[in-house]
Amino acid sequence: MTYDDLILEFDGNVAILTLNRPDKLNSLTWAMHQELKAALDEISARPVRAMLLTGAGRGFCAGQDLADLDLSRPQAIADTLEANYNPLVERLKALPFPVVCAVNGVAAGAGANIALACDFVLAARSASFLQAFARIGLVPDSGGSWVLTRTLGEARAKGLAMLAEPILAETAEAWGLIWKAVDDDKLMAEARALSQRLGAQATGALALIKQAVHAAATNTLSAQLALEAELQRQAAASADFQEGVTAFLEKRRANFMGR
Ligand code: T3D
Repeated sequence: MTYDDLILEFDGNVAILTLNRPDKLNSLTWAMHQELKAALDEISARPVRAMLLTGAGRGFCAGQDLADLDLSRPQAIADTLEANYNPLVERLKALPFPVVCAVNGVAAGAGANIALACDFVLAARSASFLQAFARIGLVPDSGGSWVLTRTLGEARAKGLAMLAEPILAETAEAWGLIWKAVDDDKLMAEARALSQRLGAQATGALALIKQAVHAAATNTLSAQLALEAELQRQAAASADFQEGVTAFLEKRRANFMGR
């Protein structure tokens, strides 16, 4: 399938999805959200084992396209959150394989929080993260208040959200908000290599790890221990577990099939 504002490619079992409206810093329109849904459906229908999300041009994503809003209807903002942004964030979190985000330039507003919803965020050293919302009289959405508070604590969450000043990739890395800041010219090669590496691992186990880490944010220790036991039961029933142990005993590299 072809898209107007996205590029979807497959490299082996890795899906590479590029936001492609570079003249508007890949800001998101309602129509683009419908394309994102279709692209994620297409990805989910294939034997994909990792996904790479990035942006074309000098920005990753500047959030909502502010020209694609009906300012006369305040309800329109809540509508697009409920119809588009919230399901997108939930879907990225729930995909049964790792999602790598290569932040190639500014990630602003919902664009920052979509990046932060991915499992691994690599960012070009020149890239920045901007909770732009307060600049236009809005509040962080797409999970921004959730991820900032949990990851950074209240002081930094409030500082970033209220002051709406950008932080550079290296600061985001130092604060534990992202996985890694990478030299600009190495970003895509590193992101592709990481995606390929993840795509060759035991995919089912990686999906269960996502579940465990997400649940840990709200679980008690007892509840988490019980969940780990259940997830381990599922992982241990996989062909990849058999292969992992067999390969270890045979002193060879495991050949995981994602089953
Ligand atoms: O419906 C809802 O609102 C609910 C959902 C809300 C979620 C949100 O994301 S709200 C937050 C929306 N985003 C923003 O407020 C960020 C707006 N953009 C900026 O502040 C700046 O563009 C940046 C700081 C991100 C980058 O600045 P700079 O100087 O590098 O680039 P620029 O010149 O401002 O932008 C380049 C072009 O992209 C420019 O177009 P032009 O003049 O060359 O034709 C600019 O208008 C366009 N652009 C950038 N961001 C957006 C945008 N156009 C529409 N919407 C944008 N968000």
